[in-house]
Amino acid sequence: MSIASVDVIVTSPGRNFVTLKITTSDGVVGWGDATLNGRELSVASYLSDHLASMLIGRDEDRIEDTWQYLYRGAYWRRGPVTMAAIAAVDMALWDIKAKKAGMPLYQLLGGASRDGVRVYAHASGTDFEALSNAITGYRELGFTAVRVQTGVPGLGQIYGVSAAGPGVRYDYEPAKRSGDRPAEETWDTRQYLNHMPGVFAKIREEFGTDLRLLHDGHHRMSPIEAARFAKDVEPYDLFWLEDATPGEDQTALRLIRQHSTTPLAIGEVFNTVYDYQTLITERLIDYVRSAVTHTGGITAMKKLLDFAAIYGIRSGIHGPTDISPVGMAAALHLDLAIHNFGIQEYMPHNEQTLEVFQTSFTFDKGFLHPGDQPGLGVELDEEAAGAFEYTKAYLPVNRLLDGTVHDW
Ligand code: KDG
Ligand code: MG
Repeated sequence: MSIASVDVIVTSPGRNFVTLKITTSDGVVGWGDATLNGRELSVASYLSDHLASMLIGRDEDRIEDTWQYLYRGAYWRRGPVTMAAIAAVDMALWDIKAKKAGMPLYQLLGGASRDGVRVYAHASGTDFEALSNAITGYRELGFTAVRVQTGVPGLGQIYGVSAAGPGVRYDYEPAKRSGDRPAEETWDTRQYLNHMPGVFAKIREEFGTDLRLLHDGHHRMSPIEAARFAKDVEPYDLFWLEDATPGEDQTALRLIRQHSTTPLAIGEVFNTVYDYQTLITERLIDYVRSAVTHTGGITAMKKLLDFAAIYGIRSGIHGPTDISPVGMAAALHLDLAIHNFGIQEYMPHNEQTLEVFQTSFTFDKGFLHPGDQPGLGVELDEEAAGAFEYTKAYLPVNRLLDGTVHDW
């Protein structure tokens, strides 16, 4: 059998998603997520203008060979657009292989290593009261881990704080449909560093020590600022501090490590194992944050996580709403199968998205399970997808109070 058709579906049920559909000559359909937030059409074009014709007629079972053909064959290696496109092809081929085997994908990856996948939710609030209500709400839903982001006095709308108001909010989405230019936010690291440790102190006082607490620095601190922050929050026992410094500077994490035992997570903007080479071999991180969607798919993620396992580093796969339900399902199958699982990010999709993508994963008391349908367990309804037209959206640009462009 062989690949008979390759189609790219762009849909926008509240936010944009790019999905790859591969159909085999005997009618088996596989789905892959190719969504790159704010730059969606570039991956859609990479797939339809460059890869589709290369895939027609290939043996759908040769997943490793196809991965190498697309990666090495491009000559221009790595990069988010290339690796998201390769990821989508890889996911779709694994979906097909597992459907043909009549098994959920995790069985082909070695079977379940656990009963369920511990997930963390996104608690945020412009002030402490709103944040505390959100944490309470998530605990009532059964979550055992929450990521905590809060407003900083003196700054306006900032990263990770839902603009939708207080409480349990599933609709946090940083990309704004703001016409032809990104929205702009303001930032001041000094105010953040002064404010944040007190917030963790109050959370521990109110919620005790059982709750797993995560926090995302979102690339904004310099190495020495991050070292101070990691040291200041040590008494509050964070599960992890994510993206303390800009990701491309791997050796910056050495400085943070020298000053603190706060566990570190990084990698949502990475796209190959090479981005982690120093971080993993020098044990500068504790969690790998890559998305299956942005790191070349299941084939590449399995290798990356096996490499991390040798150094005692665990997974923390990226899973905000800009990862489609297809990408999320791919993460869950890996999470269930690998030994060095850490935690999975979970930001449930809105109702419109779940009309377009029919999912079979289930949530129970803070844990997700990918379900036992053959394949990834997600099917896209093309008619429903057709009702939601692509709408240009950008991630915000960040500026310091004096107007200097800063990392967002
Ligand atoms: O598209 C950008 C988001 O994926 C990112 O801001 C989310 O940092 C993020 C996280 O940890 O989920
Ligand atoms: Mg992050």
